[in-house]
Amino acid sequence: MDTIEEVVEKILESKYCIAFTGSGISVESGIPSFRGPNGLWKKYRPEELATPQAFSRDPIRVWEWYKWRMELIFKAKPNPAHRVLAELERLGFLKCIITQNIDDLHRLAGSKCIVELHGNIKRARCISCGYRVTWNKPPEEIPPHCPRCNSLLRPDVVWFGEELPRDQWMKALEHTNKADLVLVIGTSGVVYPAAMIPYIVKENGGIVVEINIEDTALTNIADYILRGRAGEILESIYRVLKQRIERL
Ligand code: BJW
Ligand code: ZN
Repeated sequence: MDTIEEVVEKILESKYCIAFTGSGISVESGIPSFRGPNGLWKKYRPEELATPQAFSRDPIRVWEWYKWRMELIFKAKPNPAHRVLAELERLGFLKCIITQNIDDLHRLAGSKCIVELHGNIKRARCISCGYRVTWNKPPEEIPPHCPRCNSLLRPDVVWFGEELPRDQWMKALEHTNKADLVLVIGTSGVVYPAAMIPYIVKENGGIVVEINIEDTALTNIADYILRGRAGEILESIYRVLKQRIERL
């Protein structure tokens, strides 16, 4: 285990620090992660819900699952981990967040530079004409239809076997290739191509810091490992960093 103080020193020395976040950062906001003992995949089979084939087979079932998750997400508030990342960006210590999350909590916490690799659950798009809608509450009608052409709408998220939104992936690569430090927070690091992000930073000679309650597929490339809940670890990082900059 490494110390908060060491990681804070590295953040202060870095020129381009980014964060790469996964569902574990939102667990403290009441949103379940995917894998692990309390994960969504314990109860639901991904291939029955998070694939384009599942949607063609049974759009109502897929929409019911997304509607249930939207109800949780619309109620959720950013937790200290989201808020500290927003504050680090405001202070100039964090340049951008690359997130796999679809829950919008980084934006609600006040972060400005956010790359969403897997879409956003508050949006839907038409399967025929591509028209996008943004909601401020879950849809009442299931399955919802396109206001423009009346075809089915689908959640504007990335399912297994689908390509990531090209503009978001290009932006992610731009930030990643500039980064000399990446904070990898609350992700199992098993889903590709997203999980390439920390590998690219490492290959470019940058530092990888892992913040997670347990070991992951990315632990072996981490230069610093902080074990614990994201909210608690990031609050400690913020406290130590504030003390350090007030002494400067
Ligand atoms: C805490 C905590 C606390 C808990 N504090 N920590 C290469 C090799 C093998 C397979 C592939 C490959 N390349 C592509 C693939 C296939 C596939 C893939 O990666 N499969 C693997 C799973 C085997 N990838 C794809 O299909 C991707 N598309 C693609 O590659 O297209 C290419 C293509 C080419 C040509 C033609 C067509 C396509 C798309 C992947 C889309 C992933 N989508 C999902 C669903 C999004 C929508 C939705 O939410 O419904 O994205 S799956 C799910 O996993 C979701 C997440 O963003 C993603 C990552 O999960 P995450 O965030 O890491 O969560 P968990 O649960 O895994 O981990 C939580 C972590 O938090 C744990 O470590 C806990 O310990 C920790 N934790 N509490 C800190 N309080
Ligand atoms: Zn349409």
